[in-house]
Amino acid sequence: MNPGASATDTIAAIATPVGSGGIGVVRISGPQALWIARRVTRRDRDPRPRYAHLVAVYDGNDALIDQALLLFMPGPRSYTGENVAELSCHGGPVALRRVLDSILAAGARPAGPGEFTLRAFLNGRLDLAQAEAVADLVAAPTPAALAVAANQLAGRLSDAVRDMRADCLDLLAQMEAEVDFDEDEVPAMDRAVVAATLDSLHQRLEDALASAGRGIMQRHGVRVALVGSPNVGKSSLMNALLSTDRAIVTEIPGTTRDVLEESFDLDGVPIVLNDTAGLRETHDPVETLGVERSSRALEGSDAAVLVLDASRPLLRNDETAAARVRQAAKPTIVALNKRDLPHAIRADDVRDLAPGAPIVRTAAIREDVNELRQALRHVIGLDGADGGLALVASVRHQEALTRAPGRQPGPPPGGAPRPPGDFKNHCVPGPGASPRA
Ligand SMILES: Nc1nc2c(ncn2[C@@H]2O[C@H](COP(=O)(O)OP(=O)(O)OP(=O)(O)O)[C@@H](O)[C@H]2O)c(=O)[nH]1
Ligand SMILES: [Mg+2]
Repeated sequence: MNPGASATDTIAAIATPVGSGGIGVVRISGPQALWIARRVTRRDRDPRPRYAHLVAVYDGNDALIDQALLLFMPGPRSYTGENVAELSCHGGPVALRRVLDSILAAGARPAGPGEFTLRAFLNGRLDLAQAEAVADLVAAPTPAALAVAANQLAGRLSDAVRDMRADCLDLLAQMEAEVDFDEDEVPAMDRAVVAATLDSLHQRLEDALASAGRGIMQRHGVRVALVGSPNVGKSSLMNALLSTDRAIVTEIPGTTRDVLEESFDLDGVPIVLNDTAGLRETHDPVETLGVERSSRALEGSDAAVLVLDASRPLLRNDETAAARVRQAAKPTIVALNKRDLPHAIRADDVRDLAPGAPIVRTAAIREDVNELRQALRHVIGLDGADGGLALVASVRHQEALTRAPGRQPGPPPGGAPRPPGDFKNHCVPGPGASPRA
């Protein structure tokens, strides 16, 4: 379907989550929305647009299903750009299902996932960035991710891109006019003004892209695997970072068998922690499966924390765990845990286990994990990031901005490319261009 084309069928769906609630909304959109809403409510008059009407809802056999508020929003000034009717019913799953069945029996078809938003996009009510923001807003894992999605929905990214495009078109129009007409017809552009506009465009593009790393992390979260040999305190560290007793902790090596997953908010970025089974050679079939899962969690993570027990000398299992971490080649932190006990190893003893990785001291029992939090900020690139609201929060947008014509990888020396002194001498005739007399 082309943008702007209007759908001929009418769709309906329960718009609120599954389960019981005070209110549940059934939404109808399409050319038959008004007729169907009147049909299931047995109204003999059109509802007044954008007013709430108390109505009764019936099934096809005239049996009363529920009392509801009917809200009618005529297109094109509605969410989808089509006629939209919403019935705010009592939020029981059975009542809502029966109201929807009655609407479907009256001629609507079930909406597919995201189809209301798709119609809003196709009818020009939302651009693509805004349509994507709807899903992000609903799924936002942290308040920071919510703020980014809300701004994108309000058109902040679209406006920024539109402004940059308008400036480009403006420059292009002036340059073409200068090429096409004589100097006495069109005065030459001030080269300093052109340079300043290019500089500003370049800077705005770079600023937008600079926010992308943080925005993408806020949207998708960062997966961090806690790995190490058994009994070093991985589960204890997970609990300390989460400030809960999520993972079982005992003094028995091999306590954690499966991968545990839980998130916490680090400066607006959801950190998805994976506590894993201790890595060691084992003949226990259950533990073997756990060790395999640990390796998979490490492979699927964005960063790893190699946990070591600093109260005892390094063991072969520590070397094995470190080798796996090196092989996974993730940004890594080495945590020398149990710092509250007398030290048996120093930072220098473990540098070669994960070359270049920051080494921090932790003590899970005292919830002494601030250094670890700080190291996490560092390895995922949060510590240098601007704390402001990210403009770009999706890989697609990041790639599109990176492809923006003329953008250099990294700032070019001396800012944006300089405009030539004379556009005419730098022109390459486009296809179909006729040589000017
Ligand atoms: N003194 C001290 N003890 C700790 C610390 N962290 C963990 N422990 C103890 O070390 C033991 C093992 O802790 P866990 O968190 O279960 O270790 P793990 O690495 O998850 O062990 P597995 O699941 O068996 O691989 C427990 O008795 C903890 O109380 C710490 O920082 N200091
Ligand atoms: Mg454990």
